[in-house]
Amino acid sequence: MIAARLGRLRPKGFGAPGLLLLLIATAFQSHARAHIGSPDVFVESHAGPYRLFVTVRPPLAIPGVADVDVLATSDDVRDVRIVPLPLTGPAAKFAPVPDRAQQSTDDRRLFTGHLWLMSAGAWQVRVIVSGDRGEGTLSVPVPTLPQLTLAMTPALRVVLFILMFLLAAGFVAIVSAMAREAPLAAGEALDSRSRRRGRIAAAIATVAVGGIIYFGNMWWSVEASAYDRYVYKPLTAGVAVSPDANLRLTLRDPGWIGSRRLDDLVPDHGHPMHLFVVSPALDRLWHLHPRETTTATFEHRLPDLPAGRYELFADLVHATGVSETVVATVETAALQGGPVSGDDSAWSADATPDPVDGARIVWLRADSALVAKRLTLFTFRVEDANGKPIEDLELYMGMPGHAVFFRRDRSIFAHVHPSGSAPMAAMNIAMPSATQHGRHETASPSTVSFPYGFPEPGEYRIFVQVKRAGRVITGAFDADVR
Ligand SMILES: [Cu+2]
Repeated sequence: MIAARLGRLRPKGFGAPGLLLLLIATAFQSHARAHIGSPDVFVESHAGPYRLFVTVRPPLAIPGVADVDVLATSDDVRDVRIVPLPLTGPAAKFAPVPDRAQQSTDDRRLFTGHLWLMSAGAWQVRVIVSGDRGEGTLSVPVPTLPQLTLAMTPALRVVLFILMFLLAAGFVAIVSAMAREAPLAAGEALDSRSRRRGRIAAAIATVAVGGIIYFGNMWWSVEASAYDRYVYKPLTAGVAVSPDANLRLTLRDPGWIGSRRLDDLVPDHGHPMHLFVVSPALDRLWHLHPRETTTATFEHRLPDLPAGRYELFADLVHATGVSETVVATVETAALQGGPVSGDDSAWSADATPDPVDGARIVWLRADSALVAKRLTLFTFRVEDANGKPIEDLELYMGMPGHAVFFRRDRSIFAHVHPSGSAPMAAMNIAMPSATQHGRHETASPSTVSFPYGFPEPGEYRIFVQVKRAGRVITGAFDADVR
């Protein structure tokens, strides 16, 4: 997995230069993608009457093969077919013939399949389920962001080089032998003239072979560098914080595929940007919603912030359905911003449980150890100060809850909802007629659950946010993943 890479120091600021003495805001540019280091898509939703958990693992290089797991929650699913198609455009309307997913022999509710994804950008995997209760369809948005150029293994390099050498030497030997001996009659001995003819032919053949190899290598390099441009290059952000606590994020496109634009950002559960600000120790968290003041420029008045270094993770969704997370770092003096308001929320390690009435979130953790790359349902219960389940949870930005998974080193970040890790805005593009994305089925009204799988082993911190009585409650949970 590619670690979030902090780029070069880029001091920025706005306001009078004198004010900058009061505060130095520096921004590091960084590397990002849809979530960070967590490309797999987990979705819990319905295909007609069937409730499904769908996992799509997109390939690292495109074109490439995506692995698809469909787990039904009932035993009456007989057949699952899957097909990839672009998320938008005319090709999204005409699906090719779907492939049949293989039913697992160990677990009859699990179906797996493999699909070719042919280009970078916004795709969807359509899942067609049939069973005792009829047929149903579910579309899962899958952004394909080529992460790398696949390199040749050293062993393959050696083998191919030897084969190339043998082929070239063989060609030269054959041409030389032809020139030397073909004109001779049967039984005639070689003379110095025919030997010279052979040597001249060998020299010409060597030059020709050398030329073919040289131009072939050139052609290969051009192809490889063309693909390099195709490898995903995340948006970067310039960050500036003014002394009156105004945060300004300026997005920049380092150039990637032509269909990525900066003027096509769409709201995802009501906001064009979901910004998570954390301290490096993950003992402070702010979930903020900057507004887009001009194209690709976002501003927000920060809440009170102690001096220090903070990391910013900003979730965006394009009209194409591709989602990206932009990462930046800011170092600031203490800020007097004011209280959080609206959909914003703040959490600090020394302020749990809820300061008003003692409500808190409890992780209903299974006994089994957490394992990387496995779909896991993370279920949390909200309790009052006496440990009694709280049943009057409200929707927080249209969602029963929001969860953010951070690896402790912040190289992995994922923003997940009860419906999964695909952004709501992309789900709505994939299934415009479906209205049940916010709906989820849990054991009781006091619980909220999130389907997700850790991409890598490591130490993680999970933040869970729910809303009740107009207030956001945040819980933080540590997870050790093998
Ligand atoms: Cu959310």
